[in-house]
Amino acid sequence: MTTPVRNIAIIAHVDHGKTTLVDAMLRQSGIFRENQELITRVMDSNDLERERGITILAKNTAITYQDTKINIVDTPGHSDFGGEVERALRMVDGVLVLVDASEGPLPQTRYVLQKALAAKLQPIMVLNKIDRPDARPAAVLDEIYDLFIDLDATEDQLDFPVLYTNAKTGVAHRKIGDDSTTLQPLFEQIVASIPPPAGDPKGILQIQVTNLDYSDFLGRLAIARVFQGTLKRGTEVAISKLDGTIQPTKITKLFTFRGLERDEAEQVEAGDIVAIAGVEGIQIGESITDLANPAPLEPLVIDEPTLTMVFTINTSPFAGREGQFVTSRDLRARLEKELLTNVSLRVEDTGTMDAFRVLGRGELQLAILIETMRREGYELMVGKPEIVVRTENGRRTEPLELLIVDCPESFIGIVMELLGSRRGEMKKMVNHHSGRVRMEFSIPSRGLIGLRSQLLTDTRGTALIHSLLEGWTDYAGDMAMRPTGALVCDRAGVSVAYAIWGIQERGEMFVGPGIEVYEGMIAGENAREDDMNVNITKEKKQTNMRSSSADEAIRLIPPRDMTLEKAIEFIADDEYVEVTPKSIRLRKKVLDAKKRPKRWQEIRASVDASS
Ligand SMILES: Nc1nc2c(ncn2[C@@H]2O[C@H](COP(=O)(O)OP(=O)(O)OP(=O)(O)O)[C@@H](O)[C@H]2O)c(=O)[nH]1
Ligand SMILES: [Mg+2]
Repeated sequence: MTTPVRNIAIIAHVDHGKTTLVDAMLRQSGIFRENQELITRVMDSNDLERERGITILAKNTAITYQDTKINIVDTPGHSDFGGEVERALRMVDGVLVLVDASEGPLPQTRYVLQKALAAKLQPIMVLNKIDRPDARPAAVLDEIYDLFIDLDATEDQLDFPVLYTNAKTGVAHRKIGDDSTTLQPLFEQIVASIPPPAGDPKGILQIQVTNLDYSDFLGRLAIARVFQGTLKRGTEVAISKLDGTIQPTKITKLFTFRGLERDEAEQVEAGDIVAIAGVEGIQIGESITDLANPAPLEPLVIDEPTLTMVFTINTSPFAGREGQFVTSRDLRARLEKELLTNVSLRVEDTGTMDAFRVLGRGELQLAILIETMRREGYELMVGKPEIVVRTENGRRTEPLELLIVDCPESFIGIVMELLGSRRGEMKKMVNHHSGRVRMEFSIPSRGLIGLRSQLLTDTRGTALIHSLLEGWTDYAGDMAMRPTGALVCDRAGVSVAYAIWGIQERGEMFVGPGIEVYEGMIAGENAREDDMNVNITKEKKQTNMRSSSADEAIRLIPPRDMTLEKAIEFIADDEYVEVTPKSIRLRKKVLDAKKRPKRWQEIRASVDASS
C-alpha cells in the first residue's frame, strides 16, 4: 500500500510566524536527532532572507505524522512576493492560514486567503502568537469571519477549523488554555480536514512544474506536483512547453522531500510532490506528460506586475572600477536568467540597447533583485520606480491599493495630511483603544512610492503600513513629488570635512569626509525644493593669521546611510541610483552642471501652468 499524503501551504501576512511554525513542525516530526542543533527559521535559507528576517522564496519540505506524509510549502508574507504564493497554491490541497492573534488579519492575509478560496482549497485557521501580552484571539477570530464573508466564502469554506498556537514553543491548542504541550492537535487537524490528493496513479501522466531550485550537487531542479499517473525513473516523457510545443526527454533522477533532505526515488505517484533533476531548459508552468498520449495541463496564470524600473548600464565616471559584469550584454543575460525562476517579473526592451524596463510587484521585489545582482558582481544604474499605467479604449487607468496605516493617535492629523497629498482617500478608521488607531485608505499605487520612509520620518518611526492591490482605476492625475532638491557635487575630487561642515546646514548629507565624488553625484538632500551645486572638495585656506573662528572645531553631523531601498525611494525622475558591489551612489542623470536642465518636475510644472 502506498503512503497517505497531505499537501499544504502555509500562508499569512508578513511576520505572522509561518517559517517559525515550520521549524516547530520539523522538530516535532522526529526528522532530526534528539540533540541536533537547529538554527531558527531554518527554511529561510538564502543570505538575504537571513539578513532581513523575511521569507522571499516559497520552499518545500515534508514531514511524516504517524503514517501520513505531509508536504509543506512555506510561503513569503510580503506582498511583493505574492507571485510565489500563487504558484505554491497550485501544489497543494489545503492551506494553514496563520493570523497573528494580536494584529489580526492584514492586507496580505486578505490577498492570500482570496487566492486560496478561489482555488477551492480547504483552510485551517491558525491563530498564532497567543503568548503575546496584547493577544486578543476572540476579537481576531471575529475579524476573520468578517473577512471570509467579505470574500464571498461558501458555507463549507466558512466552516473552518481553528487552532491556537505559539509557534515559538511549538504548541497548538484546540481551545485556549487546554493542556496541550505539542503541535499534535495541528497535525491531527491536517490529516483530518485536508483532503487527500485526488488523481489516479494509473492514469495518464500529468505533472506541473511550479518552482525551480538549484542544488550544488544536482544542478537545476524542477519542483512539480504529480496530478495524475506515476513518474518513473528512466522513462521517456513529453514536456509540454509554454508555447505549446512538445519536447521529448528522459527522466534520469527523481527526488521526494523529507525534512531538509531530498530522497532519491524510483517512482513518484499522483498526489506527491517531486523534484526532478537533469531536465534541461524546463520552466515554471510547463507540464510533463505521457509521450505517446500527451495530456498537458493549463499553464499557470498569475497576477500582472504593477511597478516598473529602468535598469541600465553604469555610465558614471567610476564605472567598471568595482564590478565584474558591466556591459549591456551582461545585464541582459542576467535579467533573462532571472525570468526563468522569477515568474512574477517581466523584462521589456527600451528604445536603447543599454537599458531595460523591469516590471515587478513592488519596490522590495526589485530591490532584492538589484541587491542579489550587486553581490554577484554586477554594476548597474536604476531609475525611479514608476507605476504601470494602462490605456484601455482610450481611458488611462492605474493600479489602486488598499492601504492600512497603524499609528499612535497623536499622529492621525499628520498621516491624513500626508496621504491626502498623495491622493489617498480615507475609508475607515478603527480605534482599538490601545493608544493606536488603524486607518484604511484607498490610494493609487503611485502614492505609495517613497511613502514608507516619509511616513516613518513624520511619525518618528511609529507608523506601520501595509498595502494590497485592489484593482485598476482611472488615472488620478499628477501627484506631489519629492518636495526637496538635491545637493549636487559640482566637481570631481575627494570630500573634505571642512567643506561638508559648510554645506551641512543646507540640508542632510549622504556622504561623509574622505569619499571620492564626481561631478553630478548627489551628496545630500537640499532642504529647499531646487537642486544646489556644492563644492564638497574645498580645503580650508591656510592663513598665517590666527582667528578664533578658524580654529573653531569642525563638528560634522553623521551622514544619512543611504541603503539601496532608501536610495530607490529617494530619487526623482532626473536621477539614478548607481549600484556596484561596493557602493551605492546617487547621481543626476545629466552629470555636467552646465548641461543639466533644472529639475524636470519644475520644467513640467511651468509647462502645465502656461498651457
Ligand atoms: N511571541 C511570539 N513570537 C512569534 C511566534 N511565532 C513567530 N514569532 C516571531 O515572529 C517573527 C516572525 O516570524 P517568521 O516565522 O519569520 O514569520 P513569517 O510569517 O515566516 O514571515 P515572512 O515569511 O517574512 O512573511 C519572529 O521574530 C518570530 O520569532 C509566536 O507564536 N509567539
Ligand atoms: Mg517566513
